[in-house]
Amino acid sequence: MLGLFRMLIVTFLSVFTCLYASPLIINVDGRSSTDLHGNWNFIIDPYETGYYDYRYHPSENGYFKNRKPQTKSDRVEYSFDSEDLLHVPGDWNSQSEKLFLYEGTIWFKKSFNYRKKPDSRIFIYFGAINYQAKVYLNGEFVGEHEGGFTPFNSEITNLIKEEDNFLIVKADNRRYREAVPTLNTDWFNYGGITRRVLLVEVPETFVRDYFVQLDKNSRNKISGWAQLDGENKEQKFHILIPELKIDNKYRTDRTGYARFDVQAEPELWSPENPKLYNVFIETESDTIRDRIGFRKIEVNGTDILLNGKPVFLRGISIHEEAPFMDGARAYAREHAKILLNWAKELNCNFVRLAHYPHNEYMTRIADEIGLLVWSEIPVYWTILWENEATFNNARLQLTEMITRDKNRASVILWSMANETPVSEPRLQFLKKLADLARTLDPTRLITAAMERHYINEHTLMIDDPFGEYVDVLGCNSYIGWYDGLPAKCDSVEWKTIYDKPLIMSEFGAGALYGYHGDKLTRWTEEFQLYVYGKNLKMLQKIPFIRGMTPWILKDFRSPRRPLPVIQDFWNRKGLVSDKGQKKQAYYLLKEFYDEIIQKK
Ligand code: GCB
Repeated sequence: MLGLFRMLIVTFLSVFTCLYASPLIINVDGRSSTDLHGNWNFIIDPYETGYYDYRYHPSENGYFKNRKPQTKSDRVEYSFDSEDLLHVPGDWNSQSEKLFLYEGTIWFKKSFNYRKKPDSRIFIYFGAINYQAKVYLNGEFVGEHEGGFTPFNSEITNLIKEEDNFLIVKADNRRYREAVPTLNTDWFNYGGITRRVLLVEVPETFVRDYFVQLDKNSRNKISGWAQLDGENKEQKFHILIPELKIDNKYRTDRTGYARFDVQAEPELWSPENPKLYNVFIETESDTIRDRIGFRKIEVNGTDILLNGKPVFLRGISIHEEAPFMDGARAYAREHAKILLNWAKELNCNFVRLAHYPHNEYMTRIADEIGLLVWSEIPVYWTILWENEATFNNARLQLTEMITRDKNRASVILWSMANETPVSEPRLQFLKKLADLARTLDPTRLITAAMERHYINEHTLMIDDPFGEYVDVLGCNSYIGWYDGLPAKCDSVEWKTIYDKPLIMSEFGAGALYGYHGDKLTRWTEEFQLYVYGKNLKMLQKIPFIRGMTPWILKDFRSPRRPLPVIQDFWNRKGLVSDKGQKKQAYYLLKEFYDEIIQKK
C-alpha cells in the first residue's frame, strides 16, 4: 500500500517536474560516462534573436539548427565558429571581462563523436545550468530545465550518431520576480553551464534511482527501495554489501519498483568515523555501486541525536565559490575539497551549504572526510508565495536536491527557506514543501533559517509559525553588525515557544583582510573579531542551542556590496579572504570549537 502510494507520488512528480526532461538518474559517478568538458563555442544573445523571430514567436530555425551558408548567396546571420571559447563547466562571468555582469542568454555548442554499445541507452546529464536551459542535439529539442543548482538529464538514444553530433544549449541567467530565487539576493548570479556535462550510457533497463539508508526506527536494519527504468521492469535483483556479508534477493514489480529491508549491523558513520560501505544493486541487466554510510539522526526535545548521542553542531556557512579564482562558481572536485578542508581545519563537524544545493562533489566529499551537512533550496527572502509557478519551481528544486543526495550520510538537514518574512501564504508554501521533503525522505530532519523579533529591549523571541513544522529551528541574527554594536550581545536573552533544538544559522561581520584598527572601527579584522567574541559568549547562554553556522567561510562576490576599496562587490563576512588568507576571527572560532571538542 505504502509502495503504491509512493509510486503514485513519484510518478506524479516525475510527470509534473520532468515534463521536458527524463526522470533524474542518480549516482552518475557509479555509471559508465563520458564528459564533454573543455572549450565550447558560444554566441551571446541578449535579445534572444536565436530563439524568437521578429514577431516574438519561437522560431523553427533558431540557432540550435547551427545553420551554415550552403552557397555564397545564402544569408545566415550567426555562426558558432568564432575564435572565442568558454570553458565548460564554468560560469561565463569569470571567464570574460565583457561577460562579468552579463545577465541574459548565451548559446553554447559542442561537437563530438560517440560510439555507443548496440543495446544501451544514452542520456545527456547536466550537473546544473543557471538558470533556465534548453537543450538541443543535432538540431532537435531534447529537454529543458529551470533552476540553477540542481541536475537534470534527457534521453538522446535515438538522436545520437557515431560522428558529427552537435549539442547546443541555450543558457539564460536573467533574474525574474517569479523565479526561485527571486530578483534580489546577496550572491552573484553566475550564469552558464556551471557544473559537469556527461553522456551517461546505461543498459536498456537500468537502476535509475534508489534509496539505501539506515531504517528510521531501527539501528539493525537498512531499508530502502530501487526503481528500474526500461522495458524489462520485472526483474530479480540483489542488494550486496560485501563487507557486511549481505547478499539479499528481491524482485521488482511491474512498475520496476521494489522496497527492501536488510537486517544488518553496520559500523555507524559519524564525523569522527566516516565509514562508508560499498553497496551494489545488481539486477539481471545492470549493476550499480555506491559508497554509502549508515547513521541515525533524530531529535529529542531540544537535543539533536547522532547515532543516539547528543551532538553539538560546530558549523560554518559556505557559498559555492571557487577559492583563489577572484570570484567564480566552484565547479571542480578540487574546489570542494579545499572549501571543506578549510572547514575541517576550523574544527567543524558541520557545514551549512548556503543558499542552494551545491555541487554533488560537496556532499560526496563531506561523506568521505566526515562533515555533517545542512542542504537548502534557494527559497530566499521575498519569494512570490501566492504564485503557483513559483511554488512548482521550488518543489522541483527540492525534489531534485533530495533525489540526488538522499543516500549521503553527511546530509542530516533539508532546509526549506532562508529569512522569509512571516505571512499566511508563506506558511502554506513552506508547509507543503516540508510535507514533500518528508515524503521523499522520511529519515532526515527538516529546518529553515528563520527570523526572530524583540519582545522587549533585551529579549529576542523565536516564534515563527513555521517553527511548528520543522524538526530543528534555524535562526539568523546579526547583533553587533546590523543590530547595534557588539557589546549589545551582553544584554540579550533568547527565548522560543518551541521545545526544539536551535541552530544559529548565521551571525557575523564584514572585515577586509589586512585592514586593522581598534575593535570599534568597522571593516577591520578587530571589529569582526569583537563581533565573534561577543556573539559566542551570548550563544553559550542559550539553553536550547545545539549548533551554529556563522556567516561565512570565505568572502564571496555580491553585487549588493559596492563600497569602494573595502567591498568592491565582495561580501566581506568571510573568515577567510577571497585569496585564502585567514582573518583573526577564524582563529577565535577555531579555538572555540576546539574547546567544545576538549570538553566532550
Ligand atoms: C543574511 C542572509 C545572507 C547574507 C547575509 C549578509 O541574513 O541570509 O544571505 O549574505 O545576511 O551578509 O548580510
